[in-house]
Amino acid sequence: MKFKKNRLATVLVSLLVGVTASVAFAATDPLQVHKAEASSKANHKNTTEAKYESAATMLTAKGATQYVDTAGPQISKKEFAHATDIFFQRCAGCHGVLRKGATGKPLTTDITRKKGTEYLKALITYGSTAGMPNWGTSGQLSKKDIDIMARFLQHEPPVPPEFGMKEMKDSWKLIVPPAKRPTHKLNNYDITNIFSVTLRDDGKVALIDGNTKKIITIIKTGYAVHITRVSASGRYLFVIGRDAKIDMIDLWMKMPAVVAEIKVGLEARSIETSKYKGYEDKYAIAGSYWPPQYTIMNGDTLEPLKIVSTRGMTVDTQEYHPEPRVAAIVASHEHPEFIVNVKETGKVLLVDYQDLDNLTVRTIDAARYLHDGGWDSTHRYFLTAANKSNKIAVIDSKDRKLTALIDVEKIPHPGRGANFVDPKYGPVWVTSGLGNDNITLIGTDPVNHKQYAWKAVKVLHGQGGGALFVKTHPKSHHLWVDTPLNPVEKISQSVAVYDIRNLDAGFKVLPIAKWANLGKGPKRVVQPEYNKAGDEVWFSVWSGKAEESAIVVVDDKTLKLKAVIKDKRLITPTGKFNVYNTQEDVY
Ligand code: DHE
Repeated sequence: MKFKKNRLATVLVSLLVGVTASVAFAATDPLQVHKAEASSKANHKNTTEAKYESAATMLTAKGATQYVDTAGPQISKKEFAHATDIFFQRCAGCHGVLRKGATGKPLTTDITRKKGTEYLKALITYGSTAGMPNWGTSGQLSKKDIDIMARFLQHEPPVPPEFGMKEMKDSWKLIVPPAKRPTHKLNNYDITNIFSVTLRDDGKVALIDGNTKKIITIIKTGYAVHITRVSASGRYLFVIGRDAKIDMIDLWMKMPAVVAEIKVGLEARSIETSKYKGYEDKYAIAGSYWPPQYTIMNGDTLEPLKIVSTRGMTVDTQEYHPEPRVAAIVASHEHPEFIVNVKETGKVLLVDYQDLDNLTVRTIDAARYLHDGGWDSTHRYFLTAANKSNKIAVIDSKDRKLTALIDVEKIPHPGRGANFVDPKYGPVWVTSGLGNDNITLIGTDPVNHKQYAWKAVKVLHGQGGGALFVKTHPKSHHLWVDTPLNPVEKISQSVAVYDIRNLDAGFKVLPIAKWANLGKGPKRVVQPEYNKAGDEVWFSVWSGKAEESAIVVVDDKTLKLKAVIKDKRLITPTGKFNVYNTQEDVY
């Protein structure tokens, strides 16, 4: 299908086009939807998150069950399968695969049949201020497709297949068994300062030598690769793609390469490895979006050992949710546990990996929808964004309980966050926001700064909304805030930097994309990442698959350009993961 070929373009187009209709689901007259469109062009500031979430899933109609029933309007089998593909790739990210609703509204048949075909057609064509993209007027869906979609939505949702032990074992490849791997490092790289760079739309990672800034190798991984995490020893990289494929890379080989691979589902985002004393490199865990489950694997072979479903009741309304996706996962340093965010139910699971046959899971009620997060500077407290509730949940990994639910401004998106010591508030952890320019500081020291602990103590104002990642380093006095999803080019192509010794002085703007000196393209500046020494910050300048992208390295002390890494193989670079900082949770 045409749109499969250029996912980035699709996402970016939908990020850039204004959402043009002002009517949410309440209005039922399609004409009203149409009329309201004109008057609401400016009122779409807070739709960035929905656009961001609506990235294509990896699911297809193949293997999905199909329920065409007589209660819905007429639709042929061919149309149904076509609509299923469109829905999985364009709509499921927001509305959920089973249409129970996530960032987007629920689209279950009790709702859609009442709305009817004409209403649904208008909504899909013009979008809404609630975040629904204008698929028709932006030219991304044809009139014919919109008509099919409007009828499709009035039938029961197709269900993609499950993915259990058999499917995992079938996909598992132990390319180099542990006994055949090097017994010591065979290369001369300083592996602690290697960066694993996500080449998002090329399904690869680039390993770049942080010292020489040269590409060591490019490794084929899962489709639309998402993140890299590092084993406790720092020897292995674990890379996960949106298609739930995991690649395990051995950095001790003469030329680092994949030693094991597996698929843990059809759609996934998170991977982590055991870090508790005595369990270093023993286990890996991956969370899937579809099927909703997490899988514990052998840490040096990726052999799947245990699969656990996350289906269950939501934290607040206590209703059954059939599709609670697994978001961020961190490895506890206090207990032999993984800390697992379950998005749609709003629960944090403490998964004790000491006895996989008698698995103990402690469930902490937090808030919906849990997404990303990271440690405070002591690595005791895990702070994580509940982005639909506009809260940061604080999990005490030592006492194994919820410490606080902190209200923050709209749609927190911290990445792993940033830790520094504020002259007044003491140790703080920082999150930026998707929905506005707020950068929120949260006090994290309940011992020496008790009055500020677990409170939003200060809010800075950055360049604008659409911020995804903040970053600092214990050796730096700078706080970096990107804004890759801001609709204003000048903002999405630059980065804001604060001096943490004097936050009230405001921020400087560095024109990172301009420094990269590239041709045409969106050139979004995304995800600051420090080198091991903490004296350089690396940024991706992210353009489309057919356009040139780059990595820009800034001297953290002088804030001057230090290097631009360009190479035709650097296709759509986004996340960058410095081995040492990722291994040691330094941020
Ligand atoms: Fe991510 C982390 C999910 C879109 C770049 N992303 C995460 C995590 C989750 C997640 C759950 C935390 C993993 C962990 O810590 O274990 N991301 C999602 C989505 O569901 C979403 C919104 C839409 C989608 O369909 O994927 C999404 N993410 C994006 C992007 O469009 C980004 C900007 C570019 C890209 O490469 O796809 C992007 N996500 C990242 C990065 C991290 C990440 C760079 C790791 C940040 C870090 O510092 O740890």
